[in-house]
Amino acid sequence: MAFFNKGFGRKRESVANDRIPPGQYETRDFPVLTAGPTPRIPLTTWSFTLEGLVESSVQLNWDQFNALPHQSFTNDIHCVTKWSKLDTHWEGVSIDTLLEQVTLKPEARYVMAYSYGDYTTNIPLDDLRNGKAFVGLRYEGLPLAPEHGGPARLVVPHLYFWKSAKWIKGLRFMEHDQPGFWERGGYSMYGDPWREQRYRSDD
Ligand SMILES: Nc1nc2c(c(=O)[nH]1)N[C@H]1C(S)=C(S)[C@@H](COP(=O)(O)O)O[C@H]1N2
Ligand SMILES: [Mo]
Repeated sequence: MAFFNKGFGRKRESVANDRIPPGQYETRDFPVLTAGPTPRIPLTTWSFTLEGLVESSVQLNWDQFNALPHQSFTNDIHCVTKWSKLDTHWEGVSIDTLLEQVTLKPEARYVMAYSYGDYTTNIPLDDLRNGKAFVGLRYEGLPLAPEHGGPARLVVPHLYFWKSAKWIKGLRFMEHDQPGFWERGGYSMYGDPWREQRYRSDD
């Protein structure tokens, strides 16, 4: 019995290890991490804006946003508080699809994602394109719950989960990198879980 448990444990560990970044542990829960109250956004007033270094900014209401092509995504997510969750299933709109709605100015290299409730987070533009990120509308087959960022949240699975802004309201395209909410508080400007870039001093 002891032998069996040991062998089983080892196998599980080796399967998970190449998907769990350094310093992280796997959880089956979906913890809620929010700095402040959960904003409630009626779909009748919800909007999403693409602005900054674009030829002309675009604002989409809920119906217009939902009329864009949707895709399914399966991703592992990694929170800087050390939990990782494997194989999360989402449906939403790829950032590539959103970028087709605007003409970017050539200087655009960074993005500030901003949310209802004033949360912000900065991400290099190249980390949002080519299938790397999306705006999630459904999670595990259901509309995204308010505490997890519903009606719509950014999901950037290859970076620590604080880059995945809940209650997303828009993307601002910028020439230079600028710190968002947690980044101003000393967190990494980039946040690569595989390089364990938790704090600015890890960059
Ligand atoms: N608008 C907003 N987005 C946010 C946060 C927040 O406080 N406000 N917290 C971030 C952090 S630190 C993490 S780990 C994840 C947590 O998402 P969850 O609550 O769905 O697990 O959301 C990120 N996005
Ligand atoms: Mo986090």
